[in-house]
Amino acid sequence: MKITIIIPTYNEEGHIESTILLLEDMIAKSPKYDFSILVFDSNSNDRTPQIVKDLQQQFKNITLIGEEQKSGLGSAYVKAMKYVIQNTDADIVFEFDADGSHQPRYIPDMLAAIDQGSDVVMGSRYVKGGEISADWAWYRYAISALGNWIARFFLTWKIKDITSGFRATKTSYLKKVSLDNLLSNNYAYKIQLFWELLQLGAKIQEVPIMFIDREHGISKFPKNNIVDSLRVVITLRLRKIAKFFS
Ligand SMILES: Nc1nc2c(ncn2[C@@H]2O[C@H](COP(=O)(O)OP(=O)(O)OP(=O)(O)O)[C@@H](O)[C@H]2O)c(=O)[nH]1
Ligand SMILES: [Mg+2]
Repeated sequence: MKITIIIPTYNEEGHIESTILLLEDMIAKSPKYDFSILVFDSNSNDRTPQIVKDLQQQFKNITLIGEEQKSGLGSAYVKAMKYVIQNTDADIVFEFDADGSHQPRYIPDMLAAIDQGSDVVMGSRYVKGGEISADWAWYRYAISALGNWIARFFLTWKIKDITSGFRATKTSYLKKVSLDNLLSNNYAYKIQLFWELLQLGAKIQEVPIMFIDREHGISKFPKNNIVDSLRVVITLRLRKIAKFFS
């Protein structure tokens, strides 16, 4: 099975090296799978691209691509997914943040769930066994928990952590999603992608993870994220209602 781990980066010089080294360590211990790492950089103005280039000398499974102008987290992930679909024969893609919040040690558990028949596996903070490190600022926790509750209220109670950013998806399902027409270029793309996959009948499973707060760098969490996410979940629900009556 071929797996591409997508890492979007914007000014992650404080994390990118340790993130990639931890991933390579996990990869070395998982010979059953054929892993590659795709870093998608939005023209960072720190040393992030140079650090990745240096690591490419040591590890041959790293590709670095990017864009001239920062276009948002969702847009970066979608551009990277389209690259994977068009240029590789990967069976699975992972969405994996650069900032240390997602831990590579959960990847084998998530792949085991795929082996057992799931099409999409979400690293979940809110299922039994999942957790968030205690140092996450209370307001970030409150925003995350409330945002997740609202998304579940409008979309489905079946999944506990709809807004998780740590996810493995079969490319056979990703190819069926209209990636060019997502409603948001930012965080809310996660909610819509989840929803589109659910509508396609994908088997979605949650695997418990511990989410760790970033240690370095500045959050790129946009101020308008809450309004943008609300717009997306309401639009998706209204579309579903309209489809029911048409
Ligand atoms: N390529 C690219 N990567 C981005 C962009 N925005 C965010 N990222 C990356 O996406 C990942 C998640 O962004 P974060 O800023 O950590 O967002 P978050 O996890 O919600 O917020 P904090 O961890 O609290 O900062 C990180 O690896 C970022 O570097 C972007 O516009 N382009
Ligand atoms: Mg983060």
